[in-house]
Amino acid sequence: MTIIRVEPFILHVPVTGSSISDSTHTLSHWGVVGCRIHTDDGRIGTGFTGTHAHLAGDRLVTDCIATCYADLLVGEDEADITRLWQKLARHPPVQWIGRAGITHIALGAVDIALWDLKAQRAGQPLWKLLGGATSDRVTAYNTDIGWLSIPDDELIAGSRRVVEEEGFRGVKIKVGSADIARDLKRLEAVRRAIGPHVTMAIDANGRWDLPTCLRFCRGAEGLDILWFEEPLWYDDVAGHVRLAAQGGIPVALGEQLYTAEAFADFIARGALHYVQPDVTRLAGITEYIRVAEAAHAARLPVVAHAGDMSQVHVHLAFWHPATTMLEYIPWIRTCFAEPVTVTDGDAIRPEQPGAGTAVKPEAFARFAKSLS
Ligand code: 0YR
Ligand code: MG
Repeated sequence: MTIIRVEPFILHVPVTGSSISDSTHTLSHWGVVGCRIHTDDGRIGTGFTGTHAHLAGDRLVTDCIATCYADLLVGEDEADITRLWQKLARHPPVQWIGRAGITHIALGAVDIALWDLKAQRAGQPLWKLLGGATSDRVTAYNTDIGWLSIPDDELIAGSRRVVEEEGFRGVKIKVGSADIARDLKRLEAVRRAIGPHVTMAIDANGRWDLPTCLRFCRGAEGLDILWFEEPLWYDDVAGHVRLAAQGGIPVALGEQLYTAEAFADFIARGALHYVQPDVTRLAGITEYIRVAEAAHAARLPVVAHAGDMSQVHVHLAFWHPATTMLEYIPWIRTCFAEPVTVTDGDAIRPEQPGAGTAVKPEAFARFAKSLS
């Protein structure tokens, strides 16, 4: 079928509580920013990226879709995803101003919308279209109880609650404070609250330098930390190589990497243990597959960033055999007809055709922002 229209959109959806912080960001809303692709037989594919709901920044993404990509898509066959991805990614004047960043994120949203169309057209959930599921459950871990902005007593109570009452077998706690003693004290308290058998990952969101990380790792001995996520500046391959070798805690990263080539460098140099691609920062499902395959070839586990928030990661998790867990942050689930659901600590497999990205009309009515 033929693409007849590309319709960008911006939604700003509130986070849990009035705002949250990690070591680097404070936000009150999550941005769902992307496009709907309409075909001549009336079908709609939806794709989006995730942002920190900064309207001016979000409009750069929707402007890119509207002014750089839409004309390249209209009149094309929606089914030709590989060719269209190449056409957009290698359009010389757009490639000149960005092989990463805004143009790449915008391409991701387009690519996801095309895959959503393809899966709808096949009458299959995306995981089935890609080759079928490896299981019917994927272990979820809870990030939403662990923000750096959450006071100590609430952090401890929240960790205990999601383990004892909601069945989570994994949590992730934010670190990256100015004082590493504060973070260590919080982690010790959480470990006591959740017991020895629940996995506890930590995430510094790129805040620390190598000496601070090495000191932190010495202090964290005995806490049985599953992984140390984004310990250092996102692009610092050499620093991660040294921390991975010397820190004693497995290293995880990937949510800030834009390309398959960036992942290839980290993987080849032994700079990470857990590979965390984000389909909405990579240029969509097309590029995510390249990263997951590279990780699998190196026998490294894949744990997609912000697992449920893209909706798509749950499909990719059920399909790709390198996946071991899925992150859980439930902020935007009210936007979707088939939101990712976690029961007894497991993400449940979606069964409706498509990529799960279709946004409900009520969500547009409540959360949409003007494009100009
Ligand atoms: C808030 N997950 C993350 C959020 C989160 C970030 O800044 O975007 O903390 O996505 O690091 O692993
Ligand atoms: Mg993270």
